[in-house]
Amino acid sequence: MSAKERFYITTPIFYPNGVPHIGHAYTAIATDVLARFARHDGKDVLFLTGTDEHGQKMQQTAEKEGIKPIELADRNAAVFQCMVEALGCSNDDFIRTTEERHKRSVQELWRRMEANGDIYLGKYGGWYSVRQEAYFDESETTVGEDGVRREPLGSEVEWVEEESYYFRLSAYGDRLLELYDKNPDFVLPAERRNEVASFVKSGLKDLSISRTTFDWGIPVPGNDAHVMYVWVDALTNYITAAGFPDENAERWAYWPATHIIGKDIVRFHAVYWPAFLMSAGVELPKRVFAHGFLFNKGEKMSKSVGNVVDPFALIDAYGLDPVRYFFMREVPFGNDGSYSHEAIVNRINADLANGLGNLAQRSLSMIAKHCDGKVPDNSRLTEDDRALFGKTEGILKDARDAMGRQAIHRALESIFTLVADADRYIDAQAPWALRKTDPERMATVLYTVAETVRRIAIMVQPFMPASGERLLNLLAVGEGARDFASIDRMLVSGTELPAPVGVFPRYVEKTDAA
Ligand code: ME8
Repeated sequence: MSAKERFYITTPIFYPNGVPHIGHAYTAIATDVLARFARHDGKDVLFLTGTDEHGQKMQQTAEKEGIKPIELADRNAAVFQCMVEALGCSNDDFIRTTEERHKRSVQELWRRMEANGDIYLGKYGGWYSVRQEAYFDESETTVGEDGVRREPLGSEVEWVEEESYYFRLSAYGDRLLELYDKNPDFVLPAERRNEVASFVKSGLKDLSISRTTFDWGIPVPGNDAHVMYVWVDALTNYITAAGFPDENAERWAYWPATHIIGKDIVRFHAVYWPAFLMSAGVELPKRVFAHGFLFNKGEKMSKSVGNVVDPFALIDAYGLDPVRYFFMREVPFGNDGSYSHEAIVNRINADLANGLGNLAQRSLSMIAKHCDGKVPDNSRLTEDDRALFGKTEGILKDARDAMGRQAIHRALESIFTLVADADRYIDAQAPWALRKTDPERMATVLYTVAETVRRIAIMVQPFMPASGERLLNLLAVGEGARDFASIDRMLVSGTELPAPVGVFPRYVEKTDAA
């Protein structure tokens, strides 16, 4: 068995009642970047994503299409699977809540909460939104001029009354507040933690956790007339995939997880979920990190690339790594952000093509031309040269700290300072001039730049896996020397390099001049 530190990270599981959009892609990319970073950093990672397939919304959408809910789930879960693949996600598992392993797990969680005295049968009446899969207080709803009652986000609500099982959430307020207090990083960013804490402080009501008005869900143990509320079912996916209830399962060693979610579902993850787990006597998640929402700004985008809220179209238009880079760099993780064609093109051309791409291309093509296509000699490194390498340690440390608090944009920012430093170095050293005056020094300078590119390439792999790999191939870096622990290994002088090719092409505007 390995003695590596384990790291378990999850995305929200997606509703397959429609096809994926850019918000789904965003959450999946960010989680993948965090998972890959941890792997490169020597951790033993379990990365989970999947689909949330039960609930009234699924049943109603299927009915409208004249198909069974499972047919709808099968069809769209496959599209979500294609999406995570197209995004280059390195997930170890893809869970579907209609799987048998999940039913077993959710029913066991229910039994444990029940055995702990936290579940009772009552009657529920409330304003229910099918779209949000949630009940609303009358005070939260408004009746429009059309006579239709709606919840704050605008979807229609209807009065629903049913026999329902309740979870004694009201008993967990103090324990939840203590959790946020003792473990201030349980919910991040801090703004979200404060929101959650004030929600809990305002007083928790018991939660209705079963339904009798439809049947597309996991049956309540011992009472088939009820199916479980879809959020009890959905949240449990995170422990199902870790083997629950088999706590001897190999995977159980990965629990607890870091949950990456959108800010729309913080309450479910930071209030209900820990309360369920406390009740069932299961260890709580390590962290709930809520990212912001993305907005599509600027009409030009749709004109130039068609339906860009479709992640597949976005990848087709710009390429996968540039898309991953853009979203991770442009939007401070945790904040809302917007994207536009101009902003994406600007990042591609300025940071990737002119920045890292150009740095690699100009040094490697000079090596190909003037150093026999081999890693140049490094026996005469100066203080200036070593100073550049010396920055790596601090940058890797900064990136690691940033990723530890899910500040993905900060990590990238930090790594890219090395590109700027290397650019300044190469301009100051001017190897093209040294070629005539001091070819030995030129070789050392080119060595230094190539070595810096190696270091950057190692660190960008989690963000842009294919490009990182291509850069490392161009530097003839062996497969076993690409993790962060290899950052200080130096390129070996005399190693034959493949012919250089560009890794980050410029984005050239497609003209519809025809
Ligand atoms: O909420 N910008 O599923 P879902 C950024 N099944 N992220 C966005 C976004 C946007 N415009 N729109 C959606 C569910 N997201 C539940 C989750 S977990 C146990 C159950 C992201 O398919 C955001 O992370 O409606 C959201 O939480 C996630 O997509 C899933 O949305």
